[in-house]
Amino acid sequence: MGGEDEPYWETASDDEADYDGDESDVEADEGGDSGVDADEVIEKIEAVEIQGATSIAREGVRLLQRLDREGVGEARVDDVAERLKGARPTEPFLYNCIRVSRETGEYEDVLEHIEGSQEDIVDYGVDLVEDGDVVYTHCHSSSVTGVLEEVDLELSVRVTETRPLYQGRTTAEEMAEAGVPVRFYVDSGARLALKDADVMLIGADAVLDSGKVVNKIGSEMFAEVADRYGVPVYVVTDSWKYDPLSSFGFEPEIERRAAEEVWKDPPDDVEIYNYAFEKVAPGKVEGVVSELGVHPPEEFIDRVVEEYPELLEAVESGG
Ligand code: RUB
Repeated sequence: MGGEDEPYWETASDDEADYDGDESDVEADEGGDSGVDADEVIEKIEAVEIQGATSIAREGVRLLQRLDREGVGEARVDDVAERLKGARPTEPFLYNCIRVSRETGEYEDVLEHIEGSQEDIVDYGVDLVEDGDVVYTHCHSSSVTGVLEEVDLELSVRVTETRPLYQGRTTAEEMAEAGVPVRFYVDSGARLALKDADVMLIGADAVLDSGKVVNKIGSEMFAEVADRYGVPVYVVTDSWKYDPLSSFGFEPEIERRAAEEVWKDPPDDVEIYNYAFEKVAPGKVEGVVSELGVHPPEEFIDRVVEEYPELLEAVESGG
């Protein structure tokens, strides 16, 4: 793990993960599959070194694309796809991207969807903040920081640290690098951070058919605090985080991570509940900001299904 002042993972940067179709990039990788180290990518996703739903989906698709280009065979690509899906169990963005790219073989289209959406999300997201606003956020969402970095106004940001893995530090670092004034709070300081904030922006790992939003543990509690103080909550997300299985009545598994992340050496008989995420009720969310625009949660689901029928079709076809 890293030192006190540095997060002990790095979000995979666009540079290092960039694959432009040049075969020499594939050969430069080390490890199995004659060049592509699938284990390394999967381990980094499991360990939250590749962090946040968008980075996880992007790196997952790039891995499968590289394997496919290497000609390792369908069975091997399918095997890695299944292992990727198991790496973080609450990530429909990753599953949707895998299902669609495996169904169509068009990895590049899926990657273009991810990048294009991020640009549109920023365009819609910047309209949610006004000059002088105090913006509260939790954890690290590249969709949220993408918006905050592009806002051409005087803003200040407040972020909670996000125990046990401290992803809030990444947000604070990115804001500081972008020259945005930022205050950093322990998680139990969220009420102080929120009570005179103008808007709360969070990311999403999943949006369910019911309109519930799944995001980092703490999100529902902080949305309740925001509600109490009249602070509107917006969820900033690619629409492919819609979980099509939830339309068939399946509730997603909420990832429960290792106890050691919370307490290395607890006394016997202490049971540690280290849930990575929780569900935020749709009534607490003013709007979902996606590449499709800004919609209330339930309306957002209708728009996604209308716009991307392939997400449901890929599930129906057993992908
Ligand atoms: C990260 C998290 C983020 C969402 C959205 O959790 O909850 O808010 O994944 O991120 P973890 P993005 O650190 O456990 O992966 O907007 O980058 O997709």
